[in-house]
Amino acid sequence: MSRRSLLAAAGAVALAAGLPGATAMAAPRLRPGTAQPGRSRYVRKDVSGLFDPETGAWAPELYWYAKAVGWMKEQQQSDPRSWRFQWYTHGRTERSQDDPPEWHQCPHRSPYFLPWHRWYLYHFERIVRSVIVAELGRDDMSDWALPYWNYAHLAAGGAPEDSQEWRRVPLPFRQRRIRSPQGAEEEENPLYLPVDQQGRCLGDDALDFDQVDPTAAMREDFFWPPEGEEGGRVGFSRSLERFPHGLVHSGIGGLMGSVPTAAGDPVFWLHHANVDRFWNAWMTRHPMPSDWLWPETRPKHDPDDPDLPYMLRDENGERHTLRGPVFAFPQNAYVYESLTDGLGTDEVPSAFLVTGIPQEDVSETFVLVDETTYLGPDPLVLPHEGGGAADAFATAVGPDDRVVLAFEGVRADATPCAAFRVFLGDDESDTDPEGPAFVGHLPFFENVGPHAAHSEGTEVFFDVTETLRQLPDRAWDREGVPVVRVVPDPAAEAGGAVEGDPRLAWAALTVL
Ligand SMILES: [Cu+2]
Repeated sequence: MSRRSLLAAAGAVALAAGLPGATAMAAPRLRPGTAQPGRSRYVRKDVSGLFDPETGAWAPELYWYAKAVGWMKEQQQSDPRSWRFQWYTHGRTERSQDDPPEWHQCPHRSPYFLPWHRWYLYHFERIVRSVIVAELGRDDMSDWALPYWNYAHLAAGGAPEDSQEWRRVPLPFRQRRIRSPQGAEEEENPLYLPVDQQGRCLGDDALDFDQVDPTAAMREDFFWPPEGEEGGRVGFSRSLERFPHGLVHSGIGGLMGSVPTAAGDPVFWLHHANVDRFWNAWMTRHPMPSDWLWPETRPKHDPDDPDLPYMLRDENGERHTLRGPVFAFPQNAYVYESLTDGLGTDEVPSAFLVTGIPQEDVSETFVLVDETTYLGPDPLVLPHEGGGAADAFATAVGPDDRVVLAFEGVRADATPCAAFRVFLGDDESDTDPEGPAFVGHLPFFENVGPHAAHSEGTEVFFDVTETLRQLPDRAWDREGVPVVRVVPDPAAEAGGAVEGDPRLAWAALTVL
């Protein structure tokens, strides 16, 4: 059975179980460790089906989402139902002693990334629904659910060029005025953000397919790497968090481009609904760890901060502390319209993320750069700086050796508004992310902004053994150390400048 038909089979089951209108509204029961949220009257729909580019009409789901966001933006930030309270629960640029204990929680680069965001979206969705029904008086919208942005959708035939529309920020988030379900222009649109650093970098452009492609994460076999095992695959959660989760954040840029500001963009919630959907789809085929518990205290930003658990507020202002089993999900809370569409391709890149370099296994390290190096509009070509014996590298393509390409100190002062793709080999004409020389992207999401500028930056490790084996002879003679290229996307190259001073501090190829 091919992977695609396997996914289709899993999705058929999910859809049959997920038909709307099946159950009554009740507080969700918790059922630990199950992949499917079961039945629900709340169906999270693909946003591409909720507006009509021809007539300009928005479906009621989007229309009332916009109205609710407008209402929430008018509330005091101390009100849990306000836009700012919800945004700052994820993160905020400034921090103060008087901030509610719910603010600044977002667990990135952590095993709680997916489950925390699931509960965060769940409570946000309840709040928006309650605002629509109770504050805006729409009893007929009592089944409202958060739409998802299905950016990795591929049209029949599978050519990414035919699906560009799905990779643009959905049209209703780019229009200055609300459109009614009849297509009439109304008041200013609370979903709209301008094209700048406080809005979105992306504008009307489409992301490239490799920026949204979940394939690499979806083919991971386990959720989280086993403890104490350095150098293995990173697993589903960490892989998905980097690519495409973080890439979509930085690809949109502006508010979405850094952790403290991301949830201020109304499209944030549709992006995370899609990330959550990827997780549900992955869980139809993989078990979850069964014995994880929420920690008593979440990570602190400052050693003087009080001990606080993860906690969220609901539509009644009631506080919910996340405790007990981590993978006990809200049941009957929502289902996705599809668990098969836009989940990746059969084209799996040959490089994959690993957790680090197991020092005891290192046979040789070839340093490519060991000083802060800025990434500009031109490709950065990293030749070997000498040190290790280059002929030792030839063993790397032998059957028993592995090669890890590592970057450290990756960071920027602001969202670069550009993607940086990593390639192997000195064929500079090969900048095709579908081609054999492609390794992956440098991440710029959790490592941008003033805070990141004073940190060590991010490290990222790619196992490139297979990429090297498949590299064409003209790109690498199989003797010397191969060239590593960091290539900004063509738009940045054409613009002649890159914002935010993206940089890296160290890069090396290590033979294990
Ligand atoms: Cu995010």
